Amino acid sequence: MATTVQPVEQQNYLNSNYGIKSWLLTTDHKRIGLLYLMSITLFFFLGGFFAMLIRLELLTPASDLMQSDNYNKVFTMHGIIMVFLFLIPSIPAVLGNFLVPLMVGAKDLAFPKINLASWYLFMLGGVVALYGMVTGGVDTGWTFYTPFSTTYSNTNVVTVAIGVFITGFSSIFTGLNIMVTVHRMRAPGMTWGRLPLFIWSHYATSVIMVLGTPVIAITLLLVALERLFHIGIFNSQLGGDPLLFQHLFWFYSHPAVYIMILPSMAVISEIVACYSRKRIFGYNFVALASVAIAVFGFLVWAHHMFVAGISVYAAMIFSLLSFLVAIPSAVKVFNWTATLYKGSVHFDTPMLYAFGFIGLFTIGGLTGLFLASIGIDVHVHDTYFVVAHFHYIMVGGAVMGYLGGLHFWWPKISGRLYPEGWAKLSALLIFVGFNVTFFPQFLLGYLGMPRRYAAYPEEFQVLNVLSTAGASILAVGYVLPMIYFVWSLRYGKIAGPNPWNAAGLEWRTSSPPPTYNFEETPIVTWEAYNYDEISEEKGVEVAG
Ligand code: HEM
Ligand SMILES: [Cu+2]
Repeated sequence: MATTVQPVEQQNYLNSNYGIKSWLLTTDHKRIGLLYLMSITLFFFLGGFFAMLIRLELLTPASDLMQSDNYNKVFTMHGIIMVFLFLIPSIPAVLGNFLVPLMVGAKDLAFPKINLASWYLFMLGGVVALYGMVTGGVDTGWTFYTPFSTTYSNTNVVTVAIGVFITGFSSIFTGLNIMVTVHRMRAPGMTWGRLPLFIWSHYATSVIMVLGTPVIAITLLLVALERLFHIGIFNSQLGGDPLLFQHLFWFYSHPAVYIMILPSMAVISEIVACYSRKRIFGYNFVALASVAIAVFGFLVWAHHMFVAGISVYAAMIFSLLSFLVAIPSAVKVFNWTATLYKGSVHFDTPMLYAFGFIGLFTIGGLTGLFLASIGIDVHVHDTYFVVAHFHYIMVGGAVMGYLGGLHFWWPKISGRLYPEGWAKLSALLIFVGFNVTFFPQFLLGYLGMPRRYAAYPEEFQVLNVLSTAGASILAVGYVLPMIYFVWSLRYGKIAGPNPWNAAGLEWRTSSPPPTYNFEETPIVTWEAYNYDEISEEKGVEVAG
């Protein structure tokens, strides 16, 4: 890689065709991944803007920046955008789209046109939801709880619910596409036991997307129908049951947490193996843990309803089952850590994100066990303790994995290297900013500060100021990668096919890959993560 001579530009998926039409009508999974990348980046910064408004309001005890009704809309829109328009599609639709065919040695996903349709549906749903937000907004919280959402709220519930309903189809299509690709499109020799753990995790995620998403879609449609036609599904005066909504909502939305975290775990397995130069410890256990998480994830939904008036016996069962789901997650954390042991560990940027993920996800997961214990949940339900807990999972876990993955595969996506120094700096800012923002919220919640209020007693101010200060650091950390990634597209060093000397089929084709991924269909004769056969030196071709 010492040469300064620019190689002759090879044909690849980026330069094979120019013009806006070649992008908007593309069926290349790599280009569709990039369309998703641009869309969700936009949504991330929009959701971030609302987060900033929340933190600014909470800088002082009084509700001075906005009144309660506007505050309700702001945290609702923050939540809806971050969950449905950013985090759910983030890794599966961007990195999954880009990498699943490359990793299994296929030319594309199984249904390229459905893949394109899924992006259009996502954008349509996003635009409908945004339209609802700019023409008056919605104030139900991202959870749309009845009877408030069906009977009392006078905001744009129907429009936003329909927007989310539409994005659901894009999620189902992506899941379906990934599942069929893994079943049908694997290269010769790529047996199930040789699949990268990235693929196992995406497979498990896809199962949840396909089985869970229809439930939330129908539930939101029922909310809309009840608002419009006053049918008695959730309204007790019409013979409905408001608690039914919570059951249906969490039947999807708890597994949805795994739609967010499993793909991140997928990324972490690849990074940990590469920068420890070792096969992932206990491959089979990690692969099966993904499937176990997907299955158990469907059995724990009522842990969100301990104080909603369900029977104590039901609550006990759901508490127990919630503890069970922690086991496969712990198996993964243990196995990553065991992979590091006696590995030749390198502290490149993606690895910093992986360390960040492991630490923060562990805190998020352990506090989840606190919440699964009924006695503690009754005390901290709907307080900032919960807000801290889910941000440790969703931001400390999922977003860290997403950014780690974006760095790890950026040379493959763009053909260029990002500036390592800046990347390390931003990883550090994100880690520090994240903890300063969200750790105080555990304390605030434990001390009794409820979530979703614009005003609070003065004794909570110090911790809130700390949290807002942390959020400013975090914001800088998030903006930096945007700048240097774009910068690297033009000025970054040429990456070459395999700059990290990583195992995995995606590194055996040029960067950026050609339109159909491989010059010849690869034939796989080795196990995943065969790092003992790969040279240590960076930039050297992978040994056959
Ligand atoms: C970038 C820094 C972020 C900050 C400073 C922040 C701040 C907050 C705060 C203060 C709340 C509580 C609102 C309330 O209930 O009173 C909140 C709620 C929430 N946040 Fe964030 N957030 C950030 C990023 C994210 C990200 C990246 C996600 C998801 C990917 C996310 C998802 C949520 C969700 C789902 C809620 C619940 C909204 C509701 O109660 O309806 N946040 N956030
Ligand atoms: Cu849950």
